[in-house]
Amino acid sequence: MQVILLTGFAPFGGERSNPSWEVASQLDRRGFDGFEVRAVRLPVNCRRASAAVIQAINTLAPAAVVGLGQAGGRPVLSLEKIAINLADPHPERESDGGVKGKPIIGGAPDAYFSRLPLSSILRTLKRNDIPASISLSAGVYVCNTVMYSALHTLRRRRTPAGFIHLPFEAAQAARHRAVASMSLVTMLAGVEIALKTTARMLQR
Ligand code: PCA
Repeated sequence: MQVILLTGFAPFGGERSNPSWEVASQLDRRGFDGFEVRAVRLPVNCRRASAAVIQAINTLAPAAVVGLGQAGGRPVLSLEKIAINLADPHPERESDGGVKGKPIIGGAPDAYFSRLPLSSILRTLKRNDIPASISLSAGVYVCNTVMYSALHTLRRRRTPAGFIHLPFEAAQAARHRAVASMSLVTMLAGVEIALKTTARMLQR
């Protein structure tokens, strides 16, 4: 059976969990319209995560790649539109506006657009009462690095690939002061819609 690679991340920044892995691990081995999900957990380190996603792509030869990551503080599911060829291993610089960073892959294009069917995914999410929006920046940290690495690796095959940022889950937000969150159940339903919509596009 053809595979859809679904990646999530380990917890970072003092959090006990990462909703991206909570969701991805629950969907491992699930079937969607003739495709089987394989969940892979990535380390929160730009260089190692890039190598790990490229290795997973080379091993599994997926028909599509959907990356998931936590964007603590964002209120809705963020369907990332663009990955840029820039990585800054210091996330605090991004929030301070002092981004430095280096190209993820020297000599490669500055950016790639998501090849997931973002408009249909967004439409279906909204129809199912799941808050989501298209995001024009995946940041310059590990999530952007993974999205860029996947899109670059699969550029000739034109394999659908992209990334979705998830808010904190409710239990994480309970340990912060007044920050946006979403229940894991809603995020899971949202990612299922993204996978189903992608699987349908592949069948056409
Ligand atoms: N979010 C971070 C890295 C890992 C994760 O889950 C990011 O947005 O880059």
